This record gives sequence, structure tokens and C-alpha cells, in this order.
Amino acid sequence: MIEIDFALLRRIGLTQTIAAQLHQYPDDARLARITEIQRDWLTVHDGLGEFRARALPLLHDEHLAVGDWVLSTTRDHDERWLCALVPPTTHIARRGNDGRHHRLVSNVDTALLVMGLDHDFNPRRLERYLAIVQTAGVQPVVVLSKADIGDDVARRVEQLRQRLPAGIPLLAVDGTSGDAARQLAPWLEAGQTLVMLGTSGAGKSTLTNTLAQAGQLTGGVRKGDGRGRHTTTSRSLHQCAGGACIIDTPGLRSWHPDTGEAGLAAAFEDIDALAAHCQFRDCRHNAEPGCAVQGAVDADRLRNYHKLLREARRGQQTPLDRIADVAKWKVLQRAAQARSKARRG
Ligand SMILES: Nc1nc2c(ncn2[C@@H]2O[C@H](COP(=O)(O)OP(=O)(O)OP(=O)(O)O)[C@@H](O)[C@H]2O)c(=O)[nH]1
Ligand SMILES: [Mg+2]
Ligand SMILES: [Zn+2]
Repeated sequence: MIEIDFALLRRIGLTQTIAAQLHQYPDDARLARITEIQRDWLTVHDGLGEFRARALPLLHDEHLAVGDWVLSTTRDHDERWLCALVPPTTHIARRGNDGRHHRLVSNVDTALLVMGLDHDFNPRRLERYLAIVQTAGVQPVVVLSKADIGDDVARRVEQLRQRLPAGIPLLAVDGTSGDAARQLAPWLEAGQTLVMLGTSGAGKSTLTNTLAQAGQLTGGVRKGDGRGRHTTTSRSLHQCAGGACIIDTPGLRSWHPDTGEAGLAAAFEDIDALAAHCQFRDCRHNAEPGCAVQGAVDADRLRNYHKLLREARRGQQTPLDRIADVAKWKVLQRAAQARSKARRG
């Protein structure tokens, strides 16, 4: 079995689950975590420092993502090669327009869904992100940025609190201030890995810099529509002084939920739970008598749920895919519940 210094690697997010899988790799390999992926090489961190490496052909580049744990070996001329991928405990993926799955990040505990309280504010888009993150078994935290300059801040925060299930943490922050780090402290414990997700200009890099003193370039927003300029162009992992890791990502343009109906139903569990009390079993929550959902759930949230369901059904899932999806979701949900219980306990 390869030798590791757990305390050292903990600083870049090593967990017991990953460490328990290491017996299957050759002794001379070295454990490292991918912190950035470039066209021709990858940057990895071995606990002591970062170095460049390349993936051996048998390790297909397309399966690697920032946050993955990999094994590296040194070959002639001190070249470092990645020879194996430790199966990730979680990964967030996106379905491209071509219908193929692309891994965005691996081995994350918490996703900070960053949304500006300015022009960026869009509850429907946020619900789409929530579905994707929850399907991946990752704990979402809604971070409303630009609380210091946003419009109508108190009303928007309250509107979202009413709309989303109570279990989803929601904070309003000024990402440029140290207070943001204090507000997010419960998710920043040593060994935790977080990912920033949100549109361009939302403030992901600004918050990354505040939490990790990372020196990420931040950009302005365009005059007029307030959209961002895609300042960040690649995903990268950064260490916080307190021992957590943060993955900053570029703003996503389009994001199809990489999930089936079961995943969506779980992400909209408030609607699902109420639906059990509707008078008709096939109630569409659309003015039917004895409907328990209408009026109890934000009307726009309900419309958004139906829209996402239609999208998911259009996806090319076979019945077998769907069964696998339900099974996968159940396992992930149990793991997420165990983790949040462990954190509370
Ligand atoms: N006042 C204020 N400005 C913020 C806040 N968060 C971000 N900004 C500003 O918003 C602009 C965009 O912020 P970035 O951090 O670059 O946004 P991003 O999400 O990383 O954008 P991409 O890298 O393009 O995906 C910058 O000018 C920031 O200074 C905030 O909480 N308060
Ligand atoms: Mg950025
Ligand atoms: Zn109903």
C-alpha cells in the first residue's frame, strides 16, 4: 500500500473514504489532488506543493476533474505522470448540448450557489442549480452576493426563504468583506471541499479571494445588462487558512440538469411531500379540487418544477437508466444525510 501522511493531505481535503481505497495501488505511486487542468498538462498538489504532471494515455483526460485524487509516478527525466484515478466520492456533472456528460468537479462536500442580489437575481435558475447539486449528493448553500449594493435586498432574501424548502441554508453576503468568511464558517472546517457555482459576474472569484486569499482575477460587469465578462476561464482549487479547500469555476452559460425525474423529485421534495395529500393520485396541482400543493408552494416554483420535469423527460433516458438513477440517488441521499448528521452531532 502506498504511504501517506494523512494530516498533511487533510489540508488539501483528503477524507477517510478516499484514504480507505488506497490499498489497491502500487507502493511507488504518490497520492496527489488535481488543482487545475490545462490543455497540455494538469497541476496537482501532494500536500507539500504543486507540480505539473501529464496523464498517461490509459487515464483518459476527459474523465479527470479538478478535485480528483490521482496517483502519480516519476519517469525518466523527472517527468511526472498520472497513472490512476481514485474513484471520487461525489462529482458534479453537466450534460452538454451534445447530450454527453462532462465532469465539472469531484470530491466536493458543499456547493456555494453564488447569485448576485443585482441583475443576476433569478430564483428559477437557482432552482436548476439546486437540482443538479442535490442529485450529486452535495450539500448546497445559497450565497446571495452583493448584499451591500444589491436592489431590494431584504425583500428578495425573504422571497427566496419563502420559496425554498427550509432545510436549504441561505445567506446574504458582501463577498468583498471578511464578514463573509465568518458567515460561511460552518462549512469551512478543515478537510472540507467547497465549489463555487454561479453565472459570470456573480462574485465567485471575489468570494474565493476573501475566503482563501487566492489572488483570483476578478472582473467588472458590463454596463447596461450587468452581465459578467467571463473573467475566470478554468477551474482551480485553493486552500483556506482554516484548512478547507475551495474550487473556483468559470461562470456557466448553459446547464442542463444531469438528472432524471427521481433526482428532480428529491430536489423539489417539498412539492413531492405535499402531493401525497392531494385528493387525486395523478393530480397535476393545476386547479384540481382537493389539491394540497397549490397555494402551499410558490406558484412560480411549481411552474419551474414542471418545466424541469419536461426537460428531464425529453432527455434520452431508457427505463433501465431511470432505475439506476433512483438507486444512485438513494445511496447518495443516505450518504448526505449521514454526513450532515455527523456534522451536527
Ligand atoms: N460590492 C460588491 N461587489 C462585488 C461583490 N461580489 C462581487 N463583486 C464585484 O462583481 C464583479 C464580478 O465579480 P467576480 O468575482 O469576478 O465574478 P465571478 O463570478 O468570478 O465571474 P466569472 O469569473 O466571470 O465567472 C467584480 O467587479 C467584483 O468586485 C459583493 O459582494 N459586493
Ligand atoms: Mg471568476
Ligand atoms: Zn395537487
